[in-house]
Amino acid sequence: MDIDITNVHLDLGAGRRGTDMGPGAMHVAGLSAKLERLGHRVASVHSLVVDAEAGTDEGSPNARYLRVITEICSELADRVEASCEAGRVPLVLGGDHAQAIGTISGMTRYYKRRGEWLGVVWVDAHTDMNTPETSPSGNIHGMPLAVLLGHGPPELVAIAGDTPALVPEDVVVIGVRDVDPSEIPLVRSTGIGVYPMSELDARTVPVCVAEAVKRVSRRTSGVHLSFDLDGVDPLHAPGVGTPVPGGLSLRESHLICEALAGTDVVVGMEMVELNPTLDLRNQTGRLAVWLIESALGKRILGRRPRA
Ligand code: 4U7
Ligand code: MN
Ligand code: MN
Ligand code: MN
Repeated sequence: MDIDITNVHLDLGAGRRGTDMGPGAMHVAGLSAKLERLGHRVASVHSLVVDAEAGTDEGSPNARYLRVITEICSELADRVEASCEAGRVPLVLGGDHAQAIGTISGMTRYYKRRGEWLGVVWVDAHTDMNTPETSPSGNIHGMPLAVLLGHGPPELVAIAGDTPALVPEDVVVIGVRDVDPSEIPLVRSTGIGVYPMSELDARTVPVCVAEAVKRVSRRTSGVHLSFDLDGVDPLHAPGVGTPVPGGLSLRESHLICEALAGTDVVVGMEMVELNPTLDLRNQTGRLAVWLIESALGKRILGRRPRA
C-alpha cells in the first residue's frame, strides 16, 4: 500500500484540550518505520493545524468551535479525496473525533462520484450521534456520525457534497457502552448497526466482528476504519479524554483490526482521541500504532502474503 499520513492537530471538538498532540505521540512510537517494515510505502506526511486565533472564538455553546472545525474538516476532506484519487490509502492521525467528518466526507466524495459506496467500521465507547439540539456538552466530537448520515450543522453535512456521506446500512459501531438518552432516537431511527459491549459479551466478539465486517462490505467498494481509542478499555488505553470502563480488551481490539485486514477491504483508516497529556509513558500512543499495524496487515507469525 502507498499511504498518505495526515496529522490532524485538533482538540477543539472535545471537552478537554490535548488531542492535538496525538499525532506526535504516534510518530514517537515509531509509526512510519513500522509501516515500512510491513512492506508499505509512506508516500507523504502532512500536518493540518487550526488557526491559533480560533481557539478564542467558541461560537454557539450547542456546537462549540463550529467555524474552525468546518474549516479544518474541509481541508482534510480535500486532501483525503486526493489520496483516494491517486490510489493511495489515507491514514489520518487525530485529533479529536470531529475530524472523521473531514476524513469520511473526503473518501465518500470519491466513491459517490463513481456511483460506489463506502463502508465504515466505527470503534467507540460512544455512538457519536448527537446533534446541536440533543448534545449535553455542545462538543462536536460527539456528533460526527450524525453529521456523516446527514444530521446536524448544515455546513458540516455539506462537506460531503449534495448527499450525505454515508448510508446507515453500510455503518457499524463496535464497543458501545455510553449513549446519551437524547441521542438514542437518532441511533434507532437511522438503523445503523450497533454492537454494544453487552452484545459482544453475549454473542462473542469474533462472531459479532465477522457479522459486522460482512455487513459493511456487502455492497461497498471498500471499508474505512474509524478507531476511537476510548473503545478500548481504559486499563489498556488510559490516554483518552472520555474514558468509560468495561471496554474492549487488548486482544478484542486487535481482533477487529485483524478481521478487517484479513478480508482485504480496508481503503482508509483513522486513529483518534489520543490525548498524550493523560497518557502514561505513551502507553496509549504505542497501542494506537500497534492497532494500525494490525489493521494494515501485521500478523503474529509474519505478514500475510498478499493475494
Ligand atoms: B467521542 C458525549 F455527553 N456523548 O456528546 C457528548 F457523554 O468522539 C460524549 O466518542 C461524546 O469521544 C464522546 O459530549 C465523543 C457525552
Ligand atoms: Mn468517538
Ligand atoms: Mn468515544
Ligand atoms: Mn473521546
